[in-house]
Amino acid sequence: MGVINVTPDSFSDGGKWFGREDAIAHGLELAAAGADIVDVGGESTRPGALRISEDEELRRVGPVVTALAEAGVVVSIDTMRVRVAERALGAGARLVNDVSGGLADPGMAGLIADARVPYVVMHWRGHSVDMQDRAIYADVVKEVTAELSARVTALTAAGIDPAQLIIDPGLGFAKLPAHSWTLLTRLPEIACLDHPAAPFPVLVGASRKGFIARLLGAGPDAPRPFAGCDDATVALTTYAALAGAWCVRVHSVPGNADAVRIAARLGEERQL
Ligand code: PMM
Repeated sequence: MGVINVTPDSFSDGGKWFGREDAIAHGLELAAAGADIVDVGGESTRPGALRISEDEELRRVGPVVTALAEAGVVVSIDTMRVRVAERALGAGARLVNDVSGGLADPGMAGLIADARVPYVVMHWRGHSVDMQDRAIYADVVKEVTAELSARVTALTAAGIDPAQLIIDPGLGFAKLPAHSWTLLTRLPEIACLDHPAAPFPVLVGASRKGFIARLLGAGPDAPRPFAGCDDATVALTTYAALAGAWCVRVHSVPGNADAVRIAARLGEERQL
């Protein structure tokens, strides 16, 4: 999954694809480079970010989703808002990626149940403005898994078919770096959360995240610039794919697409 943030201030590529034509061209490039899905988002979820209005989000993503879908790209809409998801599906998006797992907008579950599209349910403890205050865990794997299980129970009770659901541990969202590293080493447990339909497909969003930048930086207060984290992202993609991840969400596609193919080949060999 290649990412386009149509925002002036995202985590990792803020501002670069804010212009509509640039965003569309970049989406086509991501698909040509081997992304099976292109994820289009209009709202920054960088720690501390404030929300934008629904109209502004629609203005940012609408034309980009329409153009990419018309060009035959499989588009995912990265939104917490039911109205944005609905408009994007109407414009040809095929998947909804909701970092709040349905918690931010009570109408989302009903739309997903009716639309019957794949739905990414990320672990989330609240909006970005103060989410890092909620990065408190006694056992991060147990708590993330329990909270995701509760979401799956609520979403399926609202009529969503469990086969529509993709689970995401939410690296960097209400997580300190140590939490994200621990979660990465326990992906099979996250897939097997407490639900009769488990294991679920898992999506991993590690690309250019702060926990990588901090590990590779010159010191605690000098994280490596995000653009210098792409090789490290490829390393994590290989690891996540070998651990059974269904999808990796990344900003730069070519190296990651190669890593997925290498992991698939190694996986075949392991099964022999
Ligand atoms: N991370 C970001 C945005 N959307 N969606 C999912 N499912 N998982 C993630 O980890 C995720 C996401 C923030 O990253 P960016 O602003 O660097 O793209």
